[in-house]
Amino acid sequence: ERNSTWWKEGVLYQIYPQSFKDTDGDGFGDFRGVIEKLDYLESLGITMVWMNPFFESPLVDNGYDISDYRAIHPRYGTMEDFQEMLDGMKSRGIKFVLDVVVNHSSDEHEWFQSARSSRDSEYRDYYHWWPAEKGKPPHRHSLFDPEGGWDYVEETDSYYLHTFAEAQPDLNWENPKLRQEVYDIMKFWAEKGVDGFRMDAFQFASKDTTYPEFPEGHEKDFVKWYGMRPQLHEYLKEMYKEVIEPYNVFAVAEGAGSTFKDAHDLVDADRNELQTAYHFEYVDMSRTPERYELSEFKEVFTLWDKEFSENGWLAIFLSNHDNSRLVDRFGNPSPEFRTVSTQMLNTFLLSMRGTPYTYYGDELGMTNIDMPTIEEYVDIDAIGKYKTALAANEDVEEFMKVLNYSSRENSRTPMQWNDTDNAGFTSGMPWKKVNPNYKEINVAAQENNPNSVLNHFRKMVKLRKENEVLVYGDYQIIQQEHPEIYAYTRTLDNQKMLVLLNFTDQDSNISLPEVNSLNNTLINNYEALTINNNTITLKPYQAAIVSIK
Ligand code: TEU
Repeated sequence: ERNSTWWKEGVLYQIYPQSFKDTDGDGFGDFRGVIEKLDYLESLGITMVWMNPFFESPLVDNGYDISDYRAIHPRYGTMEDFQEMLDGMKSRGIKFVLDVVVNHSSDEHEWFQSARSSRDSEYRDYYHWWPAEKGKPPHRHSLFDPEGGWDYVEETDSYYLHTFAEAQPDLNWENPKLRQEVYDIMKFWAEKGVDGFRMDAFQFASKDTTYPEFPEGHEKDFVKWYGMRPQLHEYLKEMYKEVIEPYNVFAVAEGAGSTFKDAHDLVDADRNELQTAYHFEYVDMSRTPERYELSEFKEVFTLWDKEFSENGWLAIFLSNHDNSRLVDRFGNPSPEFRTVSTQMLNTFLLSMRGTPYTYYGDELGMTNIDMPTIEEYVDIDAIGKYKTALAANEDVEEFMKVLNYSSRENSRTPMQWNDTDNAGFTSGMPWKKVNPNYKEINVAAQENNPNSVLNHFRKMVKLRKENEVLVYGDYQIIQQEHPEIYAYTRTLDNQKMLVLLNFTDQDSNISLPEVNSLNNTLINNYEALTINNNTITLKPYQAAIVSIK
């Protein structure tokens, strides 16, 4: 949909604040650290930053459990630091996207503290309750808690609902007062100058308040059973009127429902709900060390692109704080191929139609960290899964193999700035172990190497920003059945580009009629592009974009 706006044309960079840069030596990244690195952010060419939660929180789920939505957790700094960071971004043309975690709050939020203590509390209906006199609530699956989604509270002899951890009670969106509270929180941050909102776990916000039993065997289509209730759309329209439109901001949903129609209903312009969303279909594809299929990868991206070529707009990501590292999942992390394969994946991400989201460190090719034993894990998700596996008598060795590959801890290690102690992240004891490969993979080492992942990323961002065709152009896949190469064109008016990506560690050939009309090579992660007659030979993980006459 070519209805131009900055959030479609930009490139977003995700910062996990506790892992980016520490300036006070407490081992946690902070706002002053981001301020120190503003020039670095600008040098990347990115135009938006989404920062994970930094609010007051008991930190049961690394800040996705908020106890005060208007206060900053002291480890990140003060409101003044926040404002200085925001202003610093603005003056460099970088917009700021706030993480809004309102499917649930922390159990330490004053609303919940009051609600749990009395059935007459004015905040009681801010949450979901099942009074014990009705017996036990029907079983409900929880994403983090192996014991299920209801927990008993003695003071008021009732159960409360939590889709995630026990310490993350779900907020009751059916209550108009609660919704107003949320809009007020969003306005508070919009007044400070925030440009966009990322709605966390938003598909689950609205519920069937009869809380029906989860049909067995449906753990995989969780969203379909628990999420995307029809009234969600009313609430989003209300949010649009209250916040999005008057403040001229945008909102992106984590998750896009379970059908294309769900996704369109969330983001199409004429809906006046959200502006964009990202779905998980390809990310869900590589949750185990078993290699994903390129054919499936191509199919998923091609289908979603086609579906959104006329109406609606999506964001694209290949990694984030909930997934293991980009190069480990979709590329090749071996020392021989990690540079070229990360460059290939960044070429892909930045040449597709949707707004690209790059996770910090992926502009360097940061990799997974090896954590073979459960004792090293702190993430509530990992620990919950481990308990579930034990309870189900799963093969623990096999389970640990999968966890080591796929856990969220992999992508939360400190940013690798240089080869000094702790990768230049902190002068203290880092909250999470630095990946030992920081001596080779770090910003300083890549800064002056024109062929580094970092400089390739900058070039690719620049190419996208200078060529509308990479943003709005039609996408056409070529030889979809090719088992090794992903090739496609992007076309806008009379501009056309050919994207060639070798997804394997071998040379691979592709024969194309377009070979005769190739113009300039605009970006290439190798010296040359080998062409013989009609055949192009791509080196291992070679990625090139060529303009076509
Ligand atoms: O994630 C929501 C979500 O759907 C998760 O189940 C995600 O798939 C999971 O983390 C994968 O292991 C959001 C946040 O991105 C996540 O970090 C939070 O833990 C979660 O919400 C609860 O707020």
